[in-house]
Amino acid sequence: MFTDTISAISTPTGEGGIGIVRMSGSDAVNIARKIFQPKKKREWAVRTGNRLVYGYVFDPESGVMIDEVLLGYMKAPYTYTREDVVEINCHGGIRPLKKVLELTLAAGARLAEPGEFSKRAFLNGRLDLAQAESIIDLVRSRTDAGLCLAVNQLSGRLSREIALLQQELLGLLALIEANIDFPEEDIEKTSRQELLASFRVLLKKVEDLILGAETGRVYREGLGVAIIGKPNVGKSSLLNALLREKRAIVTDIPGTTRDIIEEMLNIQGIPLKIMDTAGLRHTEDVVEKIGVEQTGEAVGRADLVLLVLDVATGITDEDLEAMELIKEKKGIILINKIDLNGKNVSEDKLREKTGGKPVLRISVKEGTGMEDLEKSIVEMVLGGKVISSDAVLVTNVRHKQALEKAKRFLGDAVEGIIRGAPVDLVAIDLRSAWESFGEITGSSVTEDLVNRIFADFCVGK
Ligand SMILES: Nc1nc2c(ncn2[C@@H]2O[C@H](COP(=O)(O)OP(=O)(O)OP(=O)(O)O)[C@@H](O)[C@H]2O)c(=O)[nH]1
Ligand SMILES: [Mg+2]
Repeated sequence: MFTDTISAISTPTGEGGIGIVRMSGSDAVNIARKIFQPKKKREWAVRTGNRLVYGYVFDPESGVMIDEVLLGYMKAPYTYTREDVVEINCHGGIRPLKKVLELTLAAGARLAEPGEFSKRAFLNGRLDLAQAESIIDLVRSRTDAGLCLAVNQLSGRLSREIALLQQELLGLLALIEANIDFPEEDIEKTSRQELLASFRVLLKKVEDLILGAETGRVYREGLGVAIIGKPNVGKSSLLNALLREKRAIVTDIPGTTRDIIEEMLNIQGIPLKIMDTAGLRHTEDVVEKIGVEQTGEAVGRADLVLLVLDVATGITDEDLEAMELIKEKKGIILINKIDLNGKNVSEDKLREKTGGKPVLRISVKEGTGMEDLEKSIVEMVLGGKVISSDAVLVTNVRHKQALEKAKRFLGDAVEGIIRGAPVDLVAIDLRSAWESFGEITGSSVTEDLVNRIFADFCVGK
């Protein structure tokens, strides 16, 4: 399918134990031969199969030795790309790797584009699109749960699920074709009822997959959590407590935090992108004002907002404004500093004022209520659901959109049957649904989309 041989550094740049230059294509071995000298000559009979050969890379022009390496040769079609693959395991450093890469290019390889190895794997039928996409998720996963979902998808779980749905659709289409060919009245009638029932079953399956997608997205991308509140209520203290490190500056001076501080945190396997923000108040201080504006933006970006209040001050106008700001958001209200003798703050009133958001009493200083807070966060995200390792969860926005499209077409098909539309029209909706499923696995996608997806990968993957 491809005539050229590609080459790239497949390990991250920097210092490491080893670094790998990878080539894929029919010329990979010939190129390797030009720049590689095995320690034992007879071991270089690499054409015979998968081998790891010890030796040296040298510059063929000057004869200068570049690095001591292990050269791995994997023979098509049993490779990642289904082409011949050569991996040169060099010492992990920027210079040796760059030099070896340059030598492969000078010897006839072409520099690989981002994701080109995986793209070849896809185009050569080694992986479908959903599997290829799971590779990015796997590389970027931040929690065990995220990793588990990515590996599931890589192994083809989602793809099989989609293939089953497509098969069911094909079965229904066959039934309809039969109907069109033998349009006797009574067959028509019973079949319509059967069709309707089958469509609804299918529709339900698609809806369930879409429902799981929100949870899937959180596991993949992390949940954006903004800590907000007026100055000095203990927002930065809370961030530090959740992170279990002194990340943000804490002082008793109101207006300490002025920039957004963003950190990753893992709560019961859920990755959180947690943001500490500048305290909300009206101020003439130019720097602080910008900070307050950024807090508003952070609230916009957040999936969940933690609004911190202070028993020592009680509820003030600033607090009421903050509640207004998060009216439309998922949130948890935290009454902090309960170790102090504070004002009487009624939880019921707060719930009422915030549209029923959960209210917790905590003391960041003494660590009171922190476990309940973590529990509440998990509860808000998953609604009490815990993912099991065999769950098929859609984690990818693109997949979710394709499912929503399929859902619309199936909905139209259901409507069509109910309205008594001719079955051959209904069949068109089913075919469209089938194609929407195909967008997930890549059986019906445009070249443009494929290019865009793989451009997201890193070079060498
Ligand atoms: N007694 C008591 N003091 C607390 C508690 N949590 C935070 N504080 C104190 O409250 C003060 C302000 O804490 P910060 O975490 O800096 O508050 P902040 O909301 O980030 O303040 P700004 O960044 O200025 O908006 C510090 O002196 C903290 O030690 C608590 O639970 N109890
Ligand atoms: Mg602060």
